[in-house]
Amino acid sequence: MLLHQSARFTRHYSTIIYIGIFMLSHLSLEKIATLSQSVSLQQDQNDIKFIIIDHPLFQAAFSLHGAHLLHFQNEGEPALIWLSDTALYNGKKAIRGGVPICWPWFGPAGAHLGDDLPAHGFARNQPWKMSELQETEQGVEIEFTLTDSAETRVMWPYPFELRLKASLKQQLKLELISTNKGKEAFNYRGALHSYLNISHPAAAMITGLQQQFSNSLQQGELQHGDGTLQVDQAIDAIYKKADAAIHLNDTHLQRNISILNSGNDSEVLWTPWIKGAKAFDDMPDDGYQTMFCIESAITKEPGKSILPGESHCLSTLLHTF
Ligand code: TA6
Repeated sequence: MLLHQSARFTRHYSTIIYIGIFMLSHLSLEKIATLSQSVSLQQDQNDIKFIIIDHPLFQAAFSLHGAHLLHFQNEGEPALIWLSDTALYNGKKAIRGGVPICWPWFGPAGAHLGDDLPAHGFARNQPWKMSELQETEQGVEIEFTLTDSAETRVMWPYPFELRLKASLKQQLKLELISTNKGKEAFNYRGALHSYLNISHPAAAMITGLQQQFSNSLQQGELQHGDGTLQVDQAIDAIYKKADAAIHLNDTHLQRNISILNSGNDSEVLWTPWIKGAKAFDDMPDDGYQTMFCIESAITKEPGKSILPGESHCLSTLLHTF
């Protein structure tokens, strides 16, 4: 159990105690409600709320800010998801690491929406509600919901419902379901921007990629690889959608991560590398050494069109073997 055993105290309601999931132990969380056998609602001193899951088979954590998966770790295994030790939890900035939800655009909003809008959309910086929770011996199904508001309509003039369904067993499935609640069609782009935990760049090899990709570091120039990628430099590449699962093999951890996406038109692979990590105030300078992003994404303009009353699902399924 990667719980901070030292942080596991006897629970007395009066003395506010918490089980600090290892990756969040730098936050002093106060338990405010037990939601099921393994699931509790906790909050930090800024009243940012977290769902903490300490199931016999795995641990996980979400922030209600952005319905942001922060942590997932199978019992007896290294963490699957990377989270920055210096992430900011101020309810204004997207949390660095985990699986940020990029929606309803990916990257810059584009001139047609406004160049002053936040990169990767607004969903990851909005307060979501937990709408469903089911726990069994095999795992936890949990769902979060976001609907349009005066604030979102200023940025993006469409009524919507956005649901994140997380199915946590000994694998992790995230489904982002966009529903058009308005009277006119809208197009959206986005990503489940998964930060995966690696032991070291030299140990990480990615296979199962399409050969063609556009290299954002070379002005989006179309390039061809051999379907594999070694993590040995700054990478920001949009690959055509893989036909099957992508594999991240980590020779030091002796672990393979299988990433199977659907509803996407591409996968984005990214590491800020040395210079990029130094430039982030919410990532340690050496943070690039233990993370790599493989994202299930809709990046192609004009995006996925959804008719009034219709829905679309963008998903990613991660498991280790
Ligand atoms: O997914 C790759 C990317 O678009 C990179 O270009 C970089 O901007 C990264 O996302 C992180 O973006 P963020 O807004 O979370 O700092």
